[in-house]
Amino acid sequence: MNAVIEMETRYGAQNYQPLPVVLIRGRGVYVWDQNGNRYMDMMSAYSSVSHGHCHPRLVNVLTEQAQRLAIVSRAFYTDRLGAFLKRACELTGQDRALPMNTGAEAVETAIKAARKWAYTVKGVAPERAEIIVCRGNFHGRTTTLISLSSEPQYRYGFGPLTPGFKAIDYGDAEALENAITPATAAFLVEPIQGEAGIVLPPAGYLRSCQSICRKHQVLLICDEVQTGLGRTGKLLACNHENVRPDGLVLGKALGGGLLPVSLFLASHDVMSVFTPGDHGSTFGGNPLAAAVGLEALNVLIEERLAERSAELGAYMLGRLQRLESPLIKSIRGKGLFIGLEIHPAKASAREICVRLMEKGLLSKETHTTVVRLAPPLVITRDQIDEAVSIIGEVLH
Ligand code: IF1
Repeated sequence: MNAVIEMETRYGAQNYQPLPVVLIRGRGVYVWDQNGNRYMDMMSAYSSVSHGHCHPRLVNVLTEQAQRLAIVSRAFYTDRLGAFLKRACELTGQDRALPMNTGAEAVETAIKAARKWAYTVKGVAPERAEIIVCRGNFHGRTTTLISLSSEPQYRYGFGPLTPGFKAIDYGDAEALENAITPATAAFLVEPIQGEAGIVLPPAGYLRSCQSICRKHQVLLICDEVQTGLGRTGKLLACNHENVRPDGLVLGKALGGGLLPVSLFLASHDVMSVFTPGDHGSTFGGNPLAAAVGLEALNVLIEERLAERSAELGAYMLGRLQRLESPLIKSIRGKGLFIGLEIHPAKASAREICVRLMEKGLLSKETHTTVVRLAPPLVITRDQIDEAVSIIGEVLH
């Protein structure tokens, strides 16, 4: 076995089963392994690398800021955080933002805000707040976030689980209305379910959920850690239906493919439940992350990454749908967020990913049947043509 793989296998926890490739360099849509083989990255580190690997403008801001001031904690103000939070609020239509690092931390922040809002604003009895979630969700791996997961493997062996969550079927607005009680604080939902296999809800679903939530004084919180920042062809997936949620979670690509940066954004009313000392994070909002996060937003807008995702995603989806392979069960997606479902009787998604890797495409399966195709949003039409022809070869 490769000495590098052997070392990671010997000293690492075995919580992943990586494809047998050792990556050493990345630039744009490409990454290289230690033998000099070039691959096109078709999963962008689960949509964290939407700007492409090592984007020059982002690396430049990272290195400049790192030599100036990086970590000081929130015990002090810095010259970077306010401008980042302002830009994020302007772009998303939210009033305030609370900076964290990982997506899970920002979702946890949303849950704490929703619960405290329920007790202090809505008047729910103490310790009784409920949050409604969807079956098939993925919101992170903390013990509270696996408590609201419907995936047995993510929960097994990690109890006792956090109470206060109620699950409904995804895509069914009536189920939401039926699940709401006077103790309901919020509805937490992904506009498109990523880990479930790029599952799109019926058109109008989010708008229906928004009006149901408003009718029952329930916060609508959208987890756009994966669907946000241009991935689905709009700045936010919520924008496709002109929905402005009461709470919004961003992460992944917000760090420009360089470091963990996440935000919980919300209205004044919701965010004002936090008073000094209620919540925090050693690294949340550090000037290095803030500088990179602001530049990631600037590049997203200036390089029109959301527009590219819409146009090139439609192009790629169309080309894939014309492949007509007996292995394909379905192809679905929005923007450059595409799931290719394989007939489980014909092949596993992991086998397909291994064969794609051998031909220079890197992707990742989700739930054994879906190959995730979510390249950096800087991909070109020619590169999409190259990727689709490789996929065509593997699927025939
Ligand atoms: C893994 C996929 C899984 C997310 C949404 C919050 C988070 C994620 C919608 C938490 C993270 C990552 C986690 C990673 C694999 C990947 C993932 F959907 F993107 F493919 F697992 F479902 N909300 N998703 O997708 O963000 O704390 O990771 O920064 O755990 O294996 P995080």
